[in-house]
Order: sequence, then C-alpha cells, then structure tokens
Amino acid sequence: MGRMTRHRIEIGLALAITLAAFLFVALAVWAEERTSIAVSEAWVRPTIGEGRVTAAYMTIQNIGTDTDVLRSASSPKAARVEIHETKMTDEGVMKMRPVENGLTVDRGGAVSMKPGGLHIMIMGLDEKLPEGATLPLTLDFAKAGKVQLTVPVATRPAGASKDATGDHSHH
Ligand SMILES: [Cu+2]
Repeated sequence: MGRMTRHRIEIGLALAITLAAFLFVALAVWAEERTSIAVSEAWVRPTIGEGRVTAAYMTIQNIGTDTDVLRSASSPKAARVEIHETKMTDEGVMKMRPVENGLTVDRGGAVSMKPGGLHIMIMGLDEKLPEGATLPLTLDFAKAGKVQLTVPVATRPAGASKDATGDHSHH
C-alpha cells in the first residue's frame, strides 16, 4: 500500500514537472513573439555633487517586423525624462534638444545612444545616483509598447571593451 502511494506521488510529480515544462515553453514562446526591441549596453552616468540631472545611454535594436518609434521614456525615480540629441550648432557650440516626434528605429536596424549624441535625459531625480546603483527606466515604443529596464549607474558601458574590437551594430 505504502509503495502504491509513493508510486502515485511519483507519477503526480512527473506530470506536474511535465506540465510546468510545457507552460515554461509556452510562456517563452509567447514572450519571444512579443519582443521586438532589444536593448543592450545600457548605462547611466552617476550624478555629480548635489545635482539631480544625468543622462542614460544604450543601444536599441529593432528585431521585430516593423519600424518602431521610441515615443517617450520615464522613471519612477525622476520627475522628467526626455529623449535628447546633442548637436553642434553653426557657431560651433554643442547644444542638446529634445528629439521631435520620437526616435525612429528601423526594422532590422539599431540606434546607438552615446555621449555627445543621442541620450536619455533624466531630470529631477529623487536622490543621488552613485556609481554601482541602478535606475529603473521605462521606454515607451509606438509598437512594442513599454520596455522596462534596470540601468546600471556607471561611467562607461558594461560591454565597453567590445566597442574597441569591433562594432556589432552595423548590418
Ligand atoms: Cu540632454
């Protein structure tokens, strides 16, 4: 009798594991289908002194089937988040301004945000951002919807050494 019970438990357990495996695969496929945006090498600069302003950089890849537009960004830790572009004016002065009508990421393409160029401007932070901390950031795309990120606070991208040897963003 005791042996029978154990056997049943084992069968039950095997079924549960199988079911869990099926669910896991189903969820993974579901997530796969919905993912059309891949963000890599995201980093945000530490704040300086009592400053509560900083900028975040990253590479946004569109691995979906349609062109998408990054419409806005937000963070629960910041009052305002804007998509900015730094450009040299005719007078030779570096100036940054908000990107009008969102940032287009072509199908199969990538947009690289780097110091001196495109960046995500973070204003009105709740607190200092020391190196080693993280910042929650949400990107809102026209097609892909909201993409949640946890961005490490650092003075350079985590995969910085990769940039020196080659560039994976060209296609
Ligand atoms: Cu800016």
